Amino acid sequence: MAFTLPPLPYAYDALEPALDKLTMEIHHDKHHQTYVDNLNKAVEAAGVAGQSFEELFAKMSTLPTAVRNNAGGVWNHTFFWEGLAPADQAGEPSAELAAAIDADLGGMDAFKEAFNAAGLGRFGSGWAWLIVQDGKLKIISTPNQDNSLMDFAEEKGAPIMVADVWEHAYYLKYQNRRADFLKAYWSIVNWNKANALFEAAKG
Ligand code: MN3
Repeated sequence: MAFTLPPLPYAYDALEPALDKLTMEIHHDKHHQTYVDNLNKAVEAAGVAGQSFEELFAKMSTLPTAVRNNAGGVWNHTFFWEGLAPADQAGEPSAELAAAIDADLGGMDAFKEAFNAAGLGRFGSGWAWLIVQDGKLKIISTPNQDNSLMDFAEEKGAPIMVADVWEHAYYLKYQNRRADFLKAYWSIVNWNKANALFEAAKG
C-alpha cells in the first residue's frame, strides 16, 4: 500500500487568523503532498515499500536520507495538522496534563515560553515538540524532518504537541516573524488531542 495524503481535519480557513487559508492550502496540498510522493519513490528505491512508519522509524539510521526526510515529512505534518484546531474547538489541558506541566515544566507560562524558545532557537528548518520521555514531559526541537520516534534520535519519546517552524509554515502571513507565529500557535492548539496523547503515553 502506497502512502497517501490524509485530508486536513478542518477547512483550509478554519485556523484563521492564526494561520491563513493560502498558507494552509500550499502547506497541505503542495508541501505535504510532495513529501508523500517522494516518500513513495524513496521507499520503493530502498526496497522497504509497504512498511509502516513505525517499522521505518525503528531502523531509520540504516535507510537512505531520502526515506528519513520524506517519512518524517509525511508523519510530522499529519501529526501537526491533528494537533491544531479552530480556536472555538481547541479545548483546554486536562487536569492530568496541566498537573504534569506544573510538575515537569514549571507551569503553563513557563511551558509556553520554553516551547517557543525551542522553536525560535532552531536554526534553519525544523520542529518544536512536547514529548513524554521516561514518564516526564520534555520540550525538544529537531532539525529538518526528524522526530523523537526515529532510532537515532538523541531525545527519544512519545510526541504530544508540535509546531512546524519551517519558514513555509508561516512566511506568507508572518514573513520573518517566527516569534509572532509561535505566539499565535497557542490559540489553535488542539488540547483534546494533546490530552489523549498524554494519557496514552503515560499508559
Ligand atoms: Mn511544514
